[in-house]
Amino acid sequence: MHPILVLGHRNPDNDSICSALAYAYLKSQVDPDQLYEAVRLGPLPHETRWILDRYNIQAPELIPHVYSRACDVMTSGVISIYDDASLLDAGLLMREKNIRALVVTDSNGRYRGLFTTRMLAELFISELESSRSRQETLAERVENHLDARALSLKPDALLKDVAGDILTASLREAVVLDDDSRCIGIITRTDLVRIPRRRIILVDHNEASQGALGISEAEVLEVVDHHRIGDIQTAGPIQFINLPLGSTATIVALEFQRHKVPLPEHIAAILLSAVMTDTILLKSPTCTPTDREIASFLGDIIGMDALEFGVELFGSRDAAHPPTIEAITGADAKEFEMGEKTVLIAQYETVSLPKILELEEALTQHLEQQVQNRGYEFALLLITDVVAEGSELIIAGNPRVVERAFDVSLAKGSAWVPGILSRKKQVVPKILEYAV
Ligand SMILES: [Mn+2]
Repeated sequence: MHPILVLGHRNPDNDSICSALAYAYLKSQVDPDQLYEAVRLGPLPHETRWILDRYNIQAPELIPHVYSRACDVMTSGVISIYDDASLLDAGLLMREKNIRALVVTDSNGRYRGLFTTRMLAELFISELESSRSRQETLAERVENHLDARALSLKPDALLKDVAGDILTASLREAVVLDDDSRCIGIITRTDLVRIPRRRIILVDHNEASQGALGISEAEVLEVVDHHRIGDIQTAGPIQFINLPLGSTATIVALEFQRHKVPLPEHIAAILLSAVMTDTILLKSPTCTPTDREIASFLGDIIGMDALEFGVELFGSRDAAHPPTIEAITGADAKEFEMGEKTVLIAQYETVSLPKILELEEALTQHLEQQVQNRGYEFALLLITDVVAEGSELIIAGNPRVVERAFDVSLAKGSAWVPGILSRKKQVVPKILEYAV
């Protein structure tokens, strides 16, 4: 059974990863007939590493995309036969298992080729033109008659790339081989009539541009989010939970309550960590009374004051080595569509702004490079000072919209804007408003 993947956005933040882990846990409690697996689309933020280590939780697996792969469509549990077996053995095995193709392997189990009922039939027909008896034919070894021309694929080959090859290949079967050349599955042309779509649940995002590669070809089963409604499309109705709360983790905690599923301590801890990072210690304007209630509810479960826990969490972030330019500009960078144009808005939260600003020149250069490489209208970095409660804006590209939105001059490429803590609530809507 293929698992249903629960995943957050690209460049995942702590909320994306912890909410995916907790929601996958909740779903597997509520719906034990299915397999739910949290995955991620990028590296773990420092604070996520810290909280997962502290509670001994395995990080979600990093996945490159959600396109359908060879292993999603193949028939596994292949029947194989050694190459020194007789054709009689092969024929009997195919009859016993009611199959049309056998995988032929060497004595180490490595794939050598296929032997099919069609090949057997051709051998019988050719008997008629020779003096060989049926008994002589059936005593021959499989290895002298196997067909090694079958298309061989890696398990993670993308079906969209290989479907054409399978349909036009000379043999109707394609084999799927692992890294040790063992055949782990067979794909026939009929398997391609209906390509199964990967089944996914989105947390903490609902815009295709922020989601996994291949998202438009996957089947979105649910959305749990606290961002603006984006452009995700589905064939049928789905459960789409979107609430204007401070974190997706808050909504996930509410879902535990709604389903009356007890919260184990380690899940409560990661949810609380995500409430704290997304609401910047409950200070962000996105933070609601519900977030505060949930924070203290989660704090009770782990036996800690929610705020003290949050301060410790933020401390772990700054205790990490001096952040790299990529960590500052890329850890939480999102693309947004602004009319016909695309813009990049990144945010980095810190308790030591002056230290980060020593890197301003390099940061600006990095943003300029991104504008050039990706064709953004602008690339904006908010360096948010959690203590001083404001953000330094650093911009590359056309600053006009941002200047108007915040009534600042970015002639020097940067400016301090007090009171700005939330990209979602205070920056993105304002920029979109002034873009028209
Ligand atoms: Mn979030």
